[in-house]
Amino acid sequence: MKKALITGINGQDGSYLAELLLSKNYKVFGLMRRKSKLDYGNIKHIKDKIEIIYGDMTDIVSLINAVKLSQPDEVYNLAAQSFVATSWEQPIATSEIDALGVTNLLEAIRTIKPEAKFYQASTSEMYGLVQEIPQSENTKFYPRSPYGVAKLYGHWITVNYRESYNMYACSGILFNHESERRGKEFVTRKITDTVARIKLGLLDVLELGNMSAKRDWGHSKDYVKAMWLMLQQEKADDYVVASGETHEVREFVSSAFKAVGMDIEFKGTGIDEIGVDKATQKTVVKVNPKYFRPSEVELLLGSPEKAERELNWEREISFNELVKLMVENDIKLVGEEIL
Ligand code: NAP
Ligand code: G4F
Repeated sequence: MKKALITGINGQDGSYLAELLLSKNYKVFGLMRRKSKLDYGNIKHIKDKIEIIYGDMTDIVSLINAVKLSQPDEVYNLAAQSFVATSWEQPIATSEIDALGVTNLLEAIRTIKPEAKFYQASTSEMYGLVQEIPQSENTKFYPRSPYGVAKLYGHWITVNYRESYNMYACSGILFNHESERRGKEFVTRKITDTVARIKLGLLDVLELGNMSAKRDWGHSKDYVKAMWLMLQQEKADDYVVASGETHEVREFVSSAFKAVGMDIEFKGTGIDEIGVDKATQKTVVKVNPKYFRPSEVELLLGSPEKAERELNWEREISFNELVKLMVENDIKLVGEEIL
């Protein structure tokens, strides 16, 4: 039986990856932070099948302990302060977790179980002010947020430990991936949750920031398969995982309203832009400048060509299916709240 250690197991990706590895008969260990009130988050339904180890990416002692206890064949480092907007408010914490935390974990592995295979959750945010369209493994990085900068360190230290110590260490450069388990602060889930509340009469308006930003969105379930595939190869390498399509935030909004039978027309520009329900002529979308970022990543579009060719990875859930799954799930959850 293979053993895997997943950091950030209770997050969106951690939960789907744990399900995938359990289905492949792995013994799964999950690193979680201690909370004042015990909350298993996204792994409530599988917590009894997982061995939880308490620890923190900023505390190398806890990571050494986690590697000692689990003796893993594979380590997936998914733990991060993952919300870009927060990285301007907490740049030091973000760096300690997302940058130095990676070195802490690599050192713990190098000391205790250097033959373990390692996956680092790198990100398309590292491309930031994109230097090329589409972005591939060879595109130059230009991060635009403290989060992007910290993740770029995590990426290079992973490459460096592979080259310095011959460790099997991979960096997966994943483009945005969402799901029914996405945190509600991220734009997709904020949209689907608010659309559900508007449809059910609990809210009137969805307030957003930059609706012109373009993202390459996929479903987390598809993307965790690529993480696993990266650790099943003969040689460690880095891979872009993306849908190969880009959509404006505005398109996600239209598509989410369409999923509940509402047709939206956008009027005006910049901070005066509004989204109007064609049937009632009511304003249901507004811009609120408080959601603008100090510097923005305007366009992400990834090329998954290498992952498709070398890992045989393919995505199964399309953009429209993703939006529909998320909206239907939020209609159900919000409906249950008001029962
Ligand atoms: P997520 O839902 O925010 O999960 C992040 C996890 O990290 C949570 O379990 C969180 O635990 C944990 N964590 C945060 N700080 C920690 C610390 N100091 N020590 C230990 N654990 C800590 O993020 P996700 O969407 O699943 O993303 C997984 C990884 O992929 C992240 O590294 C993210 O940066 C990266 N990534 C995500 C995307 C995407 O579009 N989703 C794209 C590219 C890369 P708490 O519950 O205690 O906060
Ligand atoms: O959903 P977002 O917060 O995701 P963002 O910043 O792209 O980051 C996500 O994807 C990265 C991969 O590229 C991950 F590494 C990272 O961990 C995270 O998972 O914002 C998407 C876009 C941005 O351009 C933002 O400015 O939506 C725009 N936006 C417009 N209005 C908004 C809002 N974002 C949020 N969160 N809330 C708004 O009201």
